Amino acid sequence: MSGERYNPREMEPKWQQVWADAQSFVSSNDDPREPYYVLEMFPYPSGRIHMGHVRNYAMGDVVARYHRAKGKNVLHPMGWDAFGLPAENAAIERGLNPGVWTRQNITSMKAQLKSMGLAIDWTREIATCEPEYYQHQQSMFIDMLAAGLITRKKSKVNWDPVDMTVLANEQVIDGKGWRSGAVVEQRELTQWFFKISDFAEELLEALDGLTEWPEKVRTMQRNWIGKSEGLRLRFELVPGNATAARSIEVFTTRPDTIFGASFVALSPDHPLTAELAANNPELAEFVAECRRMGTATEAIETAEKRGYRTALSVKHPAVEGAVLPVYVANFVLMDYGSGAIFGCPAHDQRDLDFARKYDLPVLPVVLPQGGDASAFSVADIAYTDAGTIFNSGFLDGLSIEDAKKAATAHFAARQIDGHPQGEVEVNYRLRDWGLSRQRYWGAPIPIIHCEVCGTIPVPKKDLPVVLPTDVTFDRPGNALDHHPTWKHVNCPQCGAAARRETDTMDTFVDSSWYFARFTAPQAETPTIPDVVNRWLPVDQYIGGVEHAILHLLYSRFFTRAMKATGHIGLDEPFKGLFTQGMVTHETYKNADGDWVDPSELRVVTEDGTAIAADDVREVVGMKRYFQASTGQPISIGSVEKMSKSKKNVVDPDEIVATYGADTARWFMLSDSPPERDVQWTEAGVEGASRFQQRIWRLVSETIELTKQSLDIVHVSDDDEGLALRKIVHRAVHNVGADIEGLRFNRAVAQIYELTNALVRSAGLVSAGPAGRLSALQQGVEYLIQLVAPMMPHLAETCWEALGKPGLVADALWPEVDPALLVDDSVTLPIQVNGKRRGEITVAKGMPAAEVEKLVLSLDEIVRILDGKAPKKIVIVPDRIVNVVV
Ligand code: ANZ
Ligand code: ZN
Repeated sequence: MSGERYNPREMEPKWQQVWADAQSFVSSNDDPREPYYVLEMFPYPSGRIHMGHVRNYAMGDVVARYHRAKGKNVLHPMGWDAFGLPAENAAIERGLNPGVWTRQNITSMKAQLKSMGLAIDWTREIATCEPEYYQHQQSMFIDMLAAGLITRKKSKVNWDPVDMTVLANEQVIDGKGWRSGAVVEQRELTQWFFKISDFAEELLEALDGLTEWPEKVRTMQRNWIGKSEGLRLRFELVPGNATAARSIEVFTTRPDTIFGASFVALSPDHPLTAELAANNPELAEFVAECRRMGTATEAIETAEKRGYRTALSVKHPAVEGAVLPVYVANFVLMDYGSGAIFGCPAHDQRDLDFARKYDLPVLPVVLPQGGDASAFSVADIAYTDAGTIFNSGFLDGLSIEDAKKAATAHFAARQIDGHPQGEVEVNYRLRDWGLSRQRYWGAPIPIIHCEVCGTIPVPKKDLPVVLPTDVTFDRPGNALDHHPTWKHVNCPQCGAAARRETDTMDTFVDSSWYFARFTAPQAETPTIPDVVNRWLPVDQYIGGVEHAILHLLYSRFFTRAMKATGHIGLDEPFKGLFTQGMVTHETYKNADGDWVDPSELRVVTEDGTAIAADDVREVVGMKRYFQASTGQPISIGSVEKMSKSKKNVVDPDEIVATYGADTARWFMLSDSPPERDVQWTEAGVEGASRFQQRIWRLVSETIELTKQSLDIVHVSDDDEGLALRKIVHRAVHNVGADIEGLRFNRAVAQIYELTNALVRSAGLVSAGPAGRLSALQQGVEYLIQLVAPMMPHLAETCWEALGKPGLVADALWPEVDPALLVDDSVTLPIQVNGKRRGEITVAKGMPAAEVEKLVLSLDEIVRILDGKAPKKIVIVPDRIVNVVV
């Protein structure tokens, strides 16, 4: 066997079958060992896995296999985030039922994942599109509704007129639908909402406890929740205004700038605006224009600031006798604060743009450190930094913070209309989570609308509300709504003819609790509290940073809502979170600027000789690139995230077929820190593949050496053997620590080093005493165990060849002998006349005389001494060497 190459194509399916037959990765809820739950964000069944999945699952798999080896009861499940728009689009484009399309995709992706050799408990597989899953979501919806965690209200939504659906703000890009590209409109719809905003403070505060989350993600969540502490301030309307209202309330976080106020602005959706627009067509037209802008924050922030001057004026709250004009402005949102603001152009950019456009005063009231009060002015850039308040009456001379306090106290003590003029107020950017989608392919919302009784939850005994399969997609809009019979039901309360809710749930609901369902995927209730509380929180959650905000925030909310309804006993679902980087690849373009597939690339040297793809990097000098089919020259573009549109995708199936899954896994883990992007290169994969063969040769050689020396009984190590054992134990220790710290690339580097050391010592074995062989045998065995989480098929093959019993997948992680970790060498700095000139590594405790001899033989010191003897050498053992010349 020793001369044979390792053949992954043959061995990988073999071991996958062995693991499956042995149920190696099935975890029991009754296992008494310490539980460990590792989870990768479950995939959307688009049809094919991509390299990003390979990277994500390879990481999770290393963690899962490592913790199994550490003797824990590991839960490592997999499922499918199976509802969502693409299935409906496939239905429209290809005439396939969304369910059929989705389940086909699941079948093929599952086969792909299996070919990766992942240590997954497939008995727990769930797909969110199956009634066995979503019936529990419907039942929890009913519980949450009863518990006051869900509400129904009118709200303005982004409406995509082509896809005929409501879009989340994130799905509106530059005012257009993310998929259809149609200009988004605004509509008012009655929708279901999770009252996540009631949890804003709690979700914010609990972030501090998530110490195993990336700081970046916690910051993104903090910003998304967006807590603002400020003042609700009343501006009294000047008498004689054409309205019954007496005052306008604004929300401000900068009451310190009140003396710089030059206008008040209402949201186009403010009730007072509506009142005024009722008999002012010009204003009504302005409001209509604003509505066409969409609700997306981005659209509002980037749009030109525009306003409409109403006939109203208000009294300046701090300057006796002064009045301010009242506008309706397109950048004031109704659903934040009070839907009205005061503008201070000198210190807020939006207000400044607005003031310049409408010729309003710009009065600075914050003077930068060291600024000249008589000369300071603001031109096109608002001054938003620290400074001292000036031009501001009783606030003059205060810092911003002190002025905020003073202004707050001042307005709190005054009354308007029987109310305090100012009241402290905290606002959050976080909005309630609208869960209604006007779509077929989602979990039906279990509600029945009765004209007599109102909105009635479907009785639990009637769950699940199952999606009908006989639907058509021949017209735009919600296929569920078009179904001839599905929505017609009798009211569960009065029996009269009633109508089912035809909206379905946002797919973010599906993914907000799947991690809990995995703990008891066949249970007749959504969870089994004892079981879910034992497994959760997920010890290590791994996924893309694109889910840093919504998915994680919704899951954190949903867990709390499940707790409030008795389905779970904890608040935070994910203890450790890791966000991995993307997989990138070079891009290629032809002369027309079209993207070119890498397989189309032909490379030649300057003199026209063709270069094989594998050798491209080794060939030095000028190279030219051509497109095979057209002969056109090709230019190498930037390195980008793999995407179909840029044609720089590498298909995992092809890689597995050519090199095997282990090679792909190894490369994905080895090349970059896991949180950074990794660039897929042919050379890198080749390197990984060569390393696999190298390990296999080392194992074969060790087996040969063992055969040759069967008659030698074990004797103790010589220095060489002991040194090797130290290297091996250090590597076991370090690889374990690196996997625990998710530093996979460093674990890989350790394994490379260990392999080098073992290959070197294999060469020395035959020449030395038997202790060396035994150290080598143990080292190789341990190496295989270290490799096993990353290249599990290769490891099983080696394990079997070495004659080890059982599966390496079941073997316990090698015990590190602490005595072998003690480093018995020290590095001493060498100073010459007080200046550091080098260092020397010696055995710990080496006597000064011996150190001196070594120091004096160093090239650098010989050069400095230039033939002369040193005046003095002072050696502090194990610390430092001082040479005086
Ligand atoms: C006066 C002022 C002066 C403001 C100044 C800022 C700077 P955050 O921190 O995000 O909470 N604002 C209040 N309600 C608004 C609404 N519904 N739509 C648009 N803008 C609104 O922002 C609070 C600030 O945003 C408030 O403080 C208010 O403008 C504005 F030099 O009041 B400020
Ligand atoms: Zn009824």
